[in-house]
Parts: sequence; structure tokens; C-alpha cells
Amino acid sequence: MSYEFLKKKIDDFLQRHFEDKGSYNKLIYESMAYSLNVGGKRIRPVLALLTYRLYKDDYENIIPMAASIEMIHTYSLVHDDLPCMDNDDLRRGKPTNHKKYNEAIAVLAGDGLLNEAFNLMLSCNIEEGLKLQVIRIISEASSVEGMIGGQVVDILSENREIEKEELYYMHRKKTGELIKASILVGAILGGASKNDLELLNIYGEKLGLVFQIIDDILDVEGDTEKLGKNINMDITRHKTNFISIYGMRKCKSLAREITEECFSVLDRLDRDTKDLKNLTEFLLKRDV
Ligand code: GRG
Repeated sequence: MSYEFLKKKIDDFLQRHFEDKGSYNKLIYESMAYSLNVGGKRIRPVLALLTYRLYKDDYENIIPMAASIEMIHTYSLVHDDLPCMDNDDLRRGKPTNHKKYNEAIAVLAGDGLLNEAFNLMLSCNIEEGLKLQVIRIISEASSVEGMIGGQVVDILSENREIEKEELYYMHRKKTGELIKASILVGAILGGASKNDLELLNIYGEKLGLVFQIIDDILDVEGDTEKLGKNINMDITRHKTNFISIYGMRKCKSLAREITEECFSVLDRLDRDTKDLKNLTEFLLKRDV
């Protein structure tokens, strides 16, 4: 099943989710829906659907769970763009939430998306034990020991050089954890064996790393219009990144190398991993 097909499934679900919601508080739903539906590659939910499909066909059942991960990701982008963080005015090709609405609404929209993600996860029609298991994974990945922890290091790294180890820590937490969680959640819901989960854990870590290296490359060589966000942000903010540590050429070969390692890990699964490999290759070659 192609990335585009599954992305559309997620887009359609999210598009409908906040329709006709709210009364006096309608503005907050509008603001949440704005950031959620203004664009985005939907990589995380599609990864969850693809790893689920390694084991089961009825992927429609887990669309709400997958979509909830996208809500958490979108909350992080809304907050990351705020004046007190990265102070960006462009995201997903459109004005950032606080530019379109205002700062107070943007803070609340991020909070609202995070809460709604958990409401949605809890309401999923999935066996309770399994449901709690995957909610815990998503919660931990978004936590102070996950995405928030990485974001803290990111903020503290502004105007200061950091060592390679701290850079890896930052990206493993900030970007990697939620990507890895998406992969594991799909597989767990699909009924993957312990051995498969261990392999997918390794795949998730490697994919998260490639994703971030490419993100750093695009920050230098990308096109603002295509990317839908401003470029050269790391240089402007005097931030250490993979380019400043390894140089552009090495980053490109590193990304290819780690992508090949991803393929080798997937080959060790006794499953048809063609669609996952296609998405992995897409993430290496992406210009958005
Ligand atoms: C505010 C708690 C908190 C965390 C923010 C995700 C994040 C942490 C910050 C975003 C800044 C950034 C550029 C991170 C690098 C990698 C990343 C997450 C890029 C954006 O993800 P994509 O490319 O975006 O999947 P789309 O728009 O396609 O969904």
C-alpha cells in the first residue's frame, strides 16, 4: 500500500475530526484544525500503519491511534514556532499558528492537540491491555525523557557549541523518539513478536537519525517554498548540527549508509517490508 494512499487516509480522518466542534470556544478548534490540516507529510502515522500492515490487513481500525500521534507532532510544531522558542513565522507553507491567531491561542491550541491526542487514543476500539501498552509508549516518547527533553537541550544549545554526544542525545530525543514510537505502536497493535519488535526498535532508531540528518541538509540546501519553512535557521541561531560536525558531503554519505542499514534490518524480518522500504527511501530523498 503506497505512502500517498495511507497519507490520504490520515488526512481525511484529521480533516473530519474537528468539524462542527465547539460553541463559545469554537476558535480554539479552528486554530487546532488550522495547524493540523494546513499540510504535513504524515510520516509518523503512516509509519504506524505500515508496521501494523506487516502483520494485519485491517489497518483502518488503528487510524485514530495513528492520527493521534500526528496531533502530538503538530502540537510540538506549534509550540516550537512560538516567539519564546524558535519564533518562526512560516510552517507547512503557511503562517505559524501564533501569526495566524495569537500567542495565547497558539499555546492553547498546542495544549489542546496534546490532550485531544490522548482522548482519541483512549477512545480507540482496541483491547484495553494492548491500548494501555501503546499509549504508554507514545506518552514516554513525548515526555521529558523523550521529545520535550530533546527540545530542552535544543534550546540550551543556542549560541553555544555542543559536543557530538550531546547533539546525538538531542536528536534521538527530540525527533527520534516519536518516530520510533510510531513504528513500535503499529507493530505492537499488529501483534509483532518480541524478536520483530527488537529489530523494529533498531530500524526506528536508524530511521530517526537519517530523518534528522536530512533535516539538517535541507536547512542548508532546501527550498523555503517547497519545505514550507524558513531555511538556514541553525546557522542564524548559531546551533551545532550534523553539517557543522561532519560537513555536507559526509552527511549525505552518512544518510545513504544509515538508510542501507535500515534496509538490512528490515531484511531480517520475515515479512514483506517493500512498502516500509519505499518510505525509508522516500525519507532519504525527500525535498520537503
Ligand atoms: C515544543 C515539546 C516541543 C517539542 C518540539 C518536533 C520539535 C520538538 C520541534 C520541531 C523543530 C524541528 C525542525 C525538528 C526537527 C525534525 C522535525 C520534527 C521536523 C518536522 O517534522 P516533519 O518534517 O514535519 O515530519 P511535517 O510538517 O511534514 O509534519
